[in-house]
Amino acid sequence: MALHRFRVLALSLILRSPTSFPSSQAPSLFSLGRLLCSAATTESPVSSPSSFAAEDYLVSRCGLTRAQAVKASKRISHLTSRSQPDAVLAFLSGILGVPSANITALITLDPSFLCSNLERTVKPRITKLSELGLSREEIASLIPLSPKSIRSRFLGRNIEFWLKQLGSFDKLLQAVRMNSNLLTSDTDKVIAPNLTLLRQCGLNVSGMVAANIYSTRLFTKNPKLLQEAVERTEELGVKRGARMFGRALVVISLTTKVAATRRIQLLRKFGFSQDVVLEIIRRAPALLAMSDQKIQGNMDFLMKDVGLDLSYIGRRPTLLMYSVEHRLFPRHCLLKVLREKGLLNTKMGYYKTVSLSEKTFLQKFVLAYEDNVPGLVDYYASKCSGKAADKVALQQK
Ligand SMILES: *[C@@H]1O[C@H](CO)[C@@H](O)[C@H](O)[C@H]1NC(C)=O
Ligand SMILES: *[C@@H]1O[C@H](CO)[C@@H](O)[C@H](O)[C@H]1NC(C)=O
Ligand SMILES: CC(=O)N[C@H]1CO[C@H](CO)[C@@H](O)[C@@H]1O
Repeated sequence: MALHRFRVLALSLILRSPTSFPSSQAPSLFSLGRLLCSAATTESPVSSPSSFAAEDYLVSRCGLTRAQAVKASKRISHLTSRSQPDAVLAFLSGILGVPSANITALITLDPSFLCSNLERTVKPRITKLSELGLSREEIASLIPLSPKSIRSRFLGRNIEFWLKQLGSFDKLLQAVRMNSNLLTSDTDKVIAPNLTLLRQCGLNVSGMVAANIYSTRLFTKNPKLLQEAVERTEELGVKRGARMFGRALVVISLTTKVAATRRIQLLRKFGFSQDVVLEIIRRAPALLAMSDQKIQGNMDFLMKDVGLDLSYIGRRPTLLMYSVEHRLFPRHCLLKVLREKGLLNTKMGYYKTVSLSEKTFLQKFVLAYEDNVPGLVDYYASKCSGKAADKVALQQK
């Protein structure tokens, strides 16, 4: 606690100390959004508008590439002098201690940050964060991940909210890395209702942060659309509280109803019954988001090349998700060689051989036979490098 108070005090002293920054920003009558870019309006009208070369500035001072600068310069083209962006950069590096590479990333993501109003916007919001107990280092790591959050009136409130929901700053940082809108969406109108709904579905909000990169998008989704996605998930027979509910919901929230229906029809076309299709989706919801071409390619390979039947695949739907090029085909070739030489001595089923990790497969089926079949490692490596033409050659053998 004492440490926390010290941090708050230290940072607020820094923030309040007379700055060495040119305070060129005169008070403006415009709205907050305008205020952030007020420097342009406060310049003397006689000064030449071309005295600030935005593109060069972005390259030489912010570390952007020329191509990035061309794009970014449009967002700051109204600036007529470097005093405001200089002050912003000095604040980021001098006061917050953001490393220059991270400043470059921040400006690339959000060039308008250079037009932020330090006194009216940036400093008060940073002060609020330090009052919430965030250290300077924590603030310095958080802001570059969500630069626009500094312009959001929700920033302080949202951070307080998420610290409470997620339990730690590290978890918050991880979540913001995946969805920067967590700091800018309205907690009352959007996030809180969504979290309530997700919890009613049996999901663990804190656990979802680590689950996959799309999960956190559910938190800031338009609540009506989230509600719809939940309903569609249930319509597919995935029950609230089921182990796969969260994953299915994420996929469905990213897939239009039309696309999902088409995927289902495609699976039906292969000959799976409606019940089997629903079971497939319950167990491998990600299939709904895969392209028709991908699913078709896997089905063709598994049935024609490997010779599996429909019901075998239906009971192991993840087979449809593996990469043919990088996993199914190379392993198939390798096992075929061993089988033809009468060396394959395993009771392992097909599914097991493809679901093994690459490391285990390599040890068990490649390295273990290298003595018996010289060149086997190279052979496998060449198949893994994924040349489509090899497939044809193999079938002609
Ligand atoms: C700077 O960015 C790198 C890469 O994203 C990150 O690992 C590092 O933690 C950042 N440093 C700070 C102080 O935020
Ligand atoms: C939710 O997930 C977090 C992190 O994965 C875990 O620590 C916590 O115990 C879980 N809570 C419940 C109620 O399952
Ligand atoms: C369960 C729940 O709270 N759902 C809410 C999600 O957000 C929308 C919009 O606020 C509400 O209408 C839902 O009730």
